[in-house]
Amino acid sequence: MTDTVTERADAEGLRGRIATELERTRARTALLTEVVDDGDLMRQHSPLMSPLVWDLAHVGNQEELWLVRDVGGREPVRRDIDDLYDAFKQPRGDRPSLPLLPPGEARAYLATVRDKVFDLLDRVAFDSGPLVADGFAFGMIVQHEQQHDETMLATHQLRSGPAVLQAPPPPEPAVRLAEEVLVPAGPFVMGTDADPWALDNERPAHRVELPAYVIDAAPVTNGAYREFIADGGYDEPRWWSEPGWRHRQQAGLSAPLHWRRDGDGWAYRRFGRWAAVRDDEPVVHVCFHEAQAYARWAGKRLPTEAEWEKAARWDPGTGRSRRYPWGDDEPTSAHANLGQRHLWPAPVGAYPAGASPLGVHQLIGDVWEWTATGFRGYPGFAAFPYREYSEVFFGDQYQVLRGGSFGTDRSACRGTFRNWDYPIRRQIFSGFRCARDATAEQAHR
Ligand code: AVJ
Ligand code: FE
Repeated sequence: MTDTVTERADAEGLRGRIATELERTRARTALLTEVVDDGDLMRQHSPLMSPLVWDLAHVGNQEELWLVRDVGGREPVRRDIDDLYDAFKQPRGDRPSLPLLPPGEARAYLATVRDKVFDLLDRVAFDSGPLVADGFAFGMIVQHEQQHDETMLATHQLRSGPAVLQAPPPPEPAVRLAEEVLVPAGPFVMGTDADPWALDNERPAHRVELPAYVIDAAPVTNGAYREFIADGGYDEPRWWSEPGWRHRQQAGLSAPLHWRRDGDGWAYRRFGRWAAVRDDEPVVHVCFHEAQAYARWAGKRLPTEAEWEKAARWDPGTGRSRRYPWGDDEPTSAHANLGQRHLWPAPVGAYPAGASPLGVHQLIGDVWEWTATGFRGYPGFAAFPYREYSEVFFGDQYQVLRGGSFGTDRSACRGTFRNWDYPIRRQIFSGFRCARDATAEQAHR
């Protein structure tokens, strides 16, 4: 084949993949917004969250702004609603009192925008600049919608009333894991230049040199976390940082969000159903301060973001950084608990096929993992295509989380993907694993 024929075939393949991703994502948005009635969609279920109908129209508005107007150069569909759905102009707490599009209008708006996007997708040339190279703008919009789908899933977890979401339980453990894994000293490549749909904060690729360290082979489980509670961990200021203890006092923290005492044990409310807390599942709905206090109590610490990523991507055989712990292949249901296929984290040992070469498990999926690192740009960071995705959040007020949760779609999760939130937040599907410095003896093995 000549180059142009190959290029044309590649462009057709890309068009097809984008169309599939757009439709797959919209099906999830539809599911999350069709299982409840209009009143429920308009209601604010928690001051931390938007009404679901705000997320819905916001997803359409971002798609309109970036694809219809920017990439497509078309006339606005609804310029009049831009401010309503601008997350920076409308704090979450105010969103329920805005004159939001009612659910029927919001759905019609999304459908109109989507029609225009499919029309555009038929004609777009993927070589007319960095915004569309490799379909980036479409990938960004797919990821944006998937991120809001996860946010809507967190809203579902906060809503009261009978259960409306359904999913089979995650797989059972298939292997027994080591407690911890030693990662030898040395450099690795953090971040990426090559991943076409990686977002600005994942770039550029850069070399990071790390001393030897030890990282937990799996996220901290409910069973381990229960021991911290039973040992009085919530009442012992020495395990907590100063701001952590202040928050623990003010907020009256005593267990993960959505837990309650149940006889001698604990129960956990997930999407409207109470279930006994299962000891071998990763703990979820803890804030950064709780994670840090647990780690100190356990004689460990949280991994830095670089330590997390080296454990997730570094291939000791080649020295290369992979896309995922298991290699470069897209995640399947055998690799990781992603994409709302299940409604809670899988027990430790349930995903042997997703382990890293060194034997670190469940880095991708199950629970977002708090790291010890504040959210910053990598050396050479350049905002693209807008400062408001990442750059305006850089600084010490946000903590980085890695790896994605059971509610994260595979398009919005990879070894380089960075999430961030305030250290007090725990309505997200957040857990953690611990790390520690290697002993001198381990470091010289
Ligand atoms: C990457 C999850 C922190 O949802 O607040 C959504 C992603 N940015 N719309 C968020 C995002 C703009 C963001 N997080
Ligand atoms: Fe958004």
